[in-house]
Amino acid sequence: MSALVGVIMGSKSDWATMCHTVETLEALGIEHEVKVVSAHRTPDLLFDYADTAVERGLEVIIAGAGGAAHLPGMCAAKTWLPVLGVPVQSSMLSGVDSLLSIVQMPAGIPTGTLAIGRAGAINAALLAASQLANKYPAIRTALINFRAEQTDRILDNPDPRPD
Ligand code: RP5
Repeated sequence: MSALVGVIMGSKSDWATMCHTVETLEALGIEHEVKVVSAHRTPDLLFDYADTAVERGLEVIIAGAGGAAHLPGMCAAKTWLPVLGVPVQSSMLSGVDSLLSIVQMPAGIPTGTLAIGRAGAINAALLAASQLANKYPAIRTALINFRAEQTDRILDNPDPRPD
């Protein structure tokens, strides 16, 4: 099966965050592809990636970037597919710069915006799964099971003290 979710990031340095997206997609059994695509350093590649996303079979794009994080918004400007943005925690401004760069899109070009860092990276994959779950029963089942197991882990061991 071809990739349903495209995971792009502005730099190899974003991998430490975006690996959590990929791990979560893998845990849910969602076909995906991963690539560095920079809005600033490889703008033509970004345009080509977004232009060909639908014909290549992608249904959701997850874009992680830090600092002047224009990748998710520019990607959303070039495709009607849903684009989920993950603000990577930057060293200078702790990711607040990334968050504001992604979330403050002008009306007309929505870009889903997740939390800064690991939580956002994981939740982007889960949100992509929710978007795909109606159409793909296997993804729906995987998502329901993921959430049930998460709940059970807490209910089965509610004592917060280390074992
Ligand atoms: C952004 O600039 C990338 O998404 C990355 O978070 C940040 C820094 O990139 P590097 O200088 O580490 O390659 O485009």
